[in-house]
Amino acid sequence: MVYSKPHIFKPPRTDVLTVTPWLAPIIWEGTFNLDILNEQFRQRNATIGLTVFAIKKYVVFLQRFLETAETYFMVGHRVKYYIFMDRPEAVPNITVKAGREIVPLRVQNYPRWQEISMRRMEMISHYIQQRFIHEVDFLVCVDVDMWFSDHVGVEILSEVFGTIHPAFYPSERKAFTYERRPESEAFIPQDEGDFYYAGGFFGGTAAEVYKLSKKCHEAIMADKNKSMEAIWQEESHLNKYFVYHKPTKILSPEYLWFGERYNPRFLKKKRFIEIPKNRSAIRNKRHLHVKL
Ligand code: UD2
Repeated sequence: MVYSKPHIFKPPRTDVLTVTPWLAPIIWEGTFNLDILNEQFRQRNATIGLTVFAIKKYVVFLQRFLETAETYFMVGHRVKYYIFMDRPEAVPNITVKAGREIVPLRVQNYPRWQEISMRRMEMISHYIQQRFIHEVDFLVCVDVDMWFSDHVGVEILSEVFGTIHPAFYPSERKAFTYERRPESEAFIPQDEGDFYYAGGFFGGTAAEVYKLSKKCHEAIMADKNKSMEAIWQEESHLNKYFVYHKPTKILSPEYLWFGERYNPRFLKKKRFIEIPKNRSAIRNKRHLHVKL
């Protein structure tokens, strides 16, 4: 393999933070050599599970999600798409490349969108214990109302990783929308916290994602017993988890961006983009106007 040698006095990026104070890398374009990483993960013979939920109307997002994942997600590696659905028969008919598989899983739906979003932690932890732990090495857990627009590969994989939310990368702590009510299990005091992480993209080894999802689910249920729901549902609990169990890798907002028009200079790639949605229509029983 031929590649240029790393140079102590020539860091590839000087415009953004590339390592946290606890020495976890922050993944930006320019900071990694994909050939080296691909070789390492191939030697480990890694299989990657991608979990995504498409319950009720959110099934409309699946086709584009899966088609673009086939082009950009973990190309050249073994992938299992675990698709949690209330109607698995509605899974789009997409031919996937060799070594990749679509696995629809039937799960129940809930009347409230907030409950659907939060219950993902319960279902992910349940299925890891029952099944995924025997089938995959790593799990990547994402939202479905998204499309891949550029490479997302093994550079993201680590023991446990989170993604910096695109709305909060430059923000001070006080602006983070952490849960601030001390009665909630998701409570984070004003003087704690590193980043605001997005609920829509996290992962790690199957064992670590099990710990994370189980802990978040238990915290969600403890809040429920107090008739509480955290301000941003399971995203608030994920943020709490990451304050006290620091991620071993962090994905920059390249890995979760909102829209194609805003192009800040530091952002060299937009890899995974949120599809604008009419929130009330997609969450409402009757109407649906979604631009795909
Ligand atoms: C943000 C987070 C999301 C979650 C949520 C909690 C990002 C990009 N998104 O998204 O992860 O933390 O806030 O408030 O960080 N779903 C269904 N059917 C439904 C409703 C939801 O399948 O009827 C699933 C689907 O996979 C969807 C996800 O739950 O992508 C999250 O719901 P959302 O996208 O409506 O939440 P949003 O945009 O507020």
